Amino acid sequence: PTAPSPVEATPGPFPLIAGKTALIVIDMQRDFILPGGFGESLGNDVNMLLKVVPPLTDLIAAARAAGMPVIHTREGHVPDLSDCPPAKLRRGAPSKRIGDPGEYGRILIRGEYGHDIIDELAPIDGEVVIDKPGKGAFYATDLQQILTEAGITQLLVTGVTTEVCVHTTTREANDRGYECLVVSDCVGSYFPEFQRIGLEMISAQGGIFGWVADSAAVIPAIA
Ligand code: C5J
Repeated sequence: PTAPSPVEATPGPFPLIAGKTALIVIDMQRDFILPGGFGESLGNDVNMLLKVVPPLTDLIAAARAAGMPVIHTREGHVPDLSDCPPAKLRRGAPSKRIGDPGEYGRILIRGEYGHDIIDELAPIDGEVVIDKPGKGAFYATDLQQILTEAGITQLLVTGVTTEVCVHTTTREANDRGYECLVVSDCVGSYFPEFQRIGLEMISAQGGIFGWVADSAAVIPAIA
């Protein structure tokens, strides 16, 4: 194993270790991000998420160039909704529930256009795509096994939304012993105050469940 390349981060240097680090890209799906999609139909401003795309494109390119595994996730359910807890199904605006018809197909259903990852960040051959029914990427998925088999101990966490799926996944990863750096300009929230506080919550108290740094600090450490 290579010596860590420390990334200047909050609350202190993050040990990025070549060969033991993976980039996780959470739920960069059309239904959350594109104008006209599920997220916007709930009254959200998708520009808050779209601005993540350029820095995340650069970070993914750097990871690929360095041979770092890039793992994508998608939140969604099987068409008969048998993997969707009734409590999750009941929530949301009455006409905008999981499985209902949306602008880009049935909302958050696997195989529908809106459920898939935006074209700009499409996975390439050989990259793992984790389909998850929950907010966290570890719950009811093979993610932990995949990371263990690949010898991964350090995670760079990106994607949307900061306070929901990024937080849940980072907390799950932290409890499983992974060291997580959340890349601040590569995660997005529809709510500016949740973005700010969501990032602060991760690194507070000496890095209670992770580190935070922007892509300008992370990319040179990957190369
Ligand atoms: C949400 C997510 N916000 N990917 N999903 O429902 O964060």
